Amino acid sequence: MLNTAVKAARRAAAVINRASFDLDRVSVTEKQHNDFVTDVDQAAEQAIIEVLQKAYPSHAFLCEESGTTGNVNDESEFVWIIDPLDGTTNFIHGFPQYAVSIALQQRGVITLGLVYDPVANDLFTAEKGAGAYLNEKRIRVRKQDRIAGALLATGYKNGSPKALDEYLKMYAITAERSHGVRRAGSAALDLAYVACGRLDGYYEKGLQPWDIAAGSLLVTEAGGIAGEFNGESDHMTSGNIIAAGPKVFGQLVGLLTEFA
Ligand code: LIP
Repeated sequence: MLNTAVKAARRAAAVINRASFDLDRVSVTEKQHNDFVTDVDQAAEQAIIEVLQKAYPSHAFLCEESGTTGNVNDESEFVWIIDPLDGTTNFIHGFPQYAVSIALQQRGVITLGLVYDPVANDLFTAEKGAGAYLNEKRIRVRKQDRIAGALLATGYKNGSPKALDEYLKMYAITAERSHGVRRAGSAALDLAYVACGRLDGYYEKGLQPWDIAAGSLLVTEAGGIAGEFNGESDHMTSGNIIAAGPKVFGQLVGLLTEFA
């Protein structure tokens, strides 16, 4: 299944890379304020579904653009959770920080995760109980004991004035206590970077299952923790996530639990 998912991701990447050479021809639609979809997101998603559906006709799908196909719930045997182009706003502007994210959920548990950066040709993969890999090399979260020495990341989905106020408060609390907080615009890549130690921690609120499903498994299979702002493990349901190595995770929960 991992090989088939990789094949699907590479198909989507071919669509994305081809379009990235001529961004003026990309048709952009605003789903809601500052939340965009392009014909490239849709074509990449169709390319992924085509490969997976051909190999597994009975499987179900939960996708950012085309929604659900088949029976999608915690009893479902196989559900593919797909974000064909995570970081769409970056893609539209030619800012090279976006990725294909594919996860497999079996009876409510994420068992396979893949994040593919088509610009850097970085393939992050993980299978439950079998570790996490970058371009087939085993990866681990960075050993970082103190948030004071950590490089963090976050994100913000344009929302209400209350959401912005909250985001700015969290940013201030974390920025002044760490080496810095990056906001690069792709949750899937932020989580993959935590898994391989390029970042020591990441937090964001208001995300969708397809933004974080694959990345969360990468982090946990790399020895990190992914959870809710209160430390519980229902981040996939709430869409609020903290992900980091064990020590920094605990410290971030301490700082951010009031925003849960
Ligand atoms: C994006 C996330 C990012 C978040 C953006 C957006 P999309 O996903 O990856 O972390 O800050 O608001 O949700 O919409 O590009 O798939």
